[in-house]
Amino acid sequence: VLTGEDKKLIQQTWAKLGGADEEIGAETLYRTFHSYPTTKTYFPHFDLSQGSDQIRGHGKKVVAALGNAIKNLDNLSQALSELSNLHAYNLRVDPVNFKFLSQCLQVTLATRLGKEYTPEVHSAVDKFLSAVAAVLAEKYR
Ligand code: HNI
Repeated sequence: VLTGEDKKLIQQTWAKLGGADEEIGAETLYRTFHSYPTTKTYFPHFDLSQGSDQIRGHGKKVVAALGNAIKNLDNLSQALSELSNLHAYNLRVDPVNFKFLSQCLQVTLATRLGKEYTPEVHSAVDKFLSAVAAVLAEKYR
């Protein structure tokens, strides 16, 4: 469960990233495809080379969706409901993959924020991404 303090840290951390959605998303995806190559099977129609237009475009969408979720921390299920349908029914993404992407996003944030990515921020972001993954996977039940 996200505490009030977690929510504050998540919102402050996101504000620091200042609209670098595309860079952060592209780096996260590139790390995901490399560290967990099975994730690539969901993107046979993409050019997966580093910095490709498709990786950049898709990375931007994913990070923007997370930014929207951050504006709705008290209402994640509703905020992510359409994406949950999409990932469960249309894309059929195995939920384990959400953990892989979360992990790679955290590495990306840590490399950007350095010392500002404190253990408290790490913990809050980890809880947030777990909550997002739970919503994205809830329709599989
Ligand atoms: Ni995901 C499409 C958000 C995890 C595979 N995904 C999207 C879109 C958003 C999005 C936004 C674009 C929807 C649209 O165009 O209407 N994805 C998210 C978020 C997470 C996530 C917020 C987790 C934090 N997606 C994953 C994971 C995989 C995944 C872990 C598989 C490894 N997503 C896809 C695929 C598409 C997709 C595949 C369609 C891409 C395309 O454009 O063809």
